[in-house]
Amino acid sequence: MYTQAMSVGPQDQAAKVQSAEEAQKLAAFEARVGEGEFVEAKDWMPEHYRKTLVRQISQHAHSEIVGMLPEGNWVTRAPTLKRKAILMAKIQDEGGHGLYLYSAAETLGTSRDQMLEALHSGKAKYSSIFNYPTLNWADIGVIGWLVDGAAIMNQVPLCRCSYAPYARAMIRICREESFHQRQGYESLLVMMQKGTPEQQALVQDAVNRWWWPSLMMFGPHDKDSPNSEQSMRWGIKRISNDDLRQKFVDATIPQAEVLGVTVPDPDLKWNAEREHYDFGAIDWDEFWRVVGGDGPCNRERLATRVKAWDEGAWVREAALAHAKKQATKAQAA
Ligand code: BYC
Repeated sequence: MYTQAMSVGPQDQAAKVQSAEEAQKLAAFEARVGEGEFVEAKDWMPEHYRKTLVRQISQHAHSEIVGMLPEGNWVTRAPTLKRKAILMAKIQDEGGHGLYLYSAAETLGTSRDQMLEALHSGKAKYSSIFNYPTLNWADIGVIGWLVDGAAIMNQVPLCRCSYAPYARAMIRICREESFHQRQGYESLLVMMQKGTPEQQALVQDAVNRWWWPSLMMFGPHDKDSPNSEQSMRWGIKRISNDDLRQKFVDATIPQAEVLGVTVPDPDLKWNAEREHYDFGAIDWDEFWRVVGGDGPCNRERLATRVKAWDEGAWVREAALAHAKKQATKAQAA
């Protein structure tokens, strides 16, 4: 379960470079991306480049639409009309991000039906972070601050991804993620600065539960990341998993200090020599358990997605019937 059906190892790719002509094309392609040129959908690309992008972009799209679920649970329980309107706008943005990303992946020759089938059958991955529960209202603020904060850190470099349709989609997504991060941080500031001691305790509790899963969002250490080297060489990823995680910690700890919360890491301390924070070891067993389908909410998230898909069948049928009617009318005119 949860293996990525579309992934292809480097050895498979080597076997696919069969002819001298193809080797030449590959060298020209690598020179192009090495010089920082962008690749468009109709350009020649190595099969492994295409498959890596389909894997990453579809996982990213799935993360956006599954990411709507933990927050969706709180729409009816938002404390004020203002918070409810903000939360609904954020969740709708995430649905929109999923749509841009599915469209970007479709330019690589896969179909939305194939991608959704992989998600719903449990074959496809989505971000580990969305398999944790949202237990109290402060979790919604902390998701904005930490989860969207981590997402921006990871996604801003993707605006310069060598595959142009993905890079273009990421520009708008990052602008919206920035609003998501700010609204989360602002709602936590209100709870910490104007809230009761009980509300402040809710914020600290939420930070304690989301801190480590947020650091896991950046993926395994570089040395344990099978896809990084090739993806960096092809300009799909611009900054490594570990470097992004470090940037996130460095940017976030001063924000935690302003907020008046601590992170649950006794080993966290500023390293004046490195000019970075040192931080403790991530529980990779937990990470791989969650990625493998056995996190606190994996089953619930997948079941909710499948139910939403099944219950939306009539909408898809109605849209198709409408499109068919329009096409018949246009033909007759
Ligand atoms: N969770 O070789 P690696 C959002 C997998 S949306 C699950 O380093 P790569 C938001 C990885 O896929 C957040 N799986 O892989 C939405 C690979 O497995 P496969 C999502 C993970 O691709 C709504 C294996 O582990 N953001 O922020 O070079 C509301 C080895 O990893 C995870 C994106 O998708 C994980 N955390 O690097 C709020 C951004 N980490 O496929 C917020 C785009 C790793 O070989 N994606 N794996 O079977 C990326 O930047 C990269 O794909 C990653 C991983 C950095 C995530």
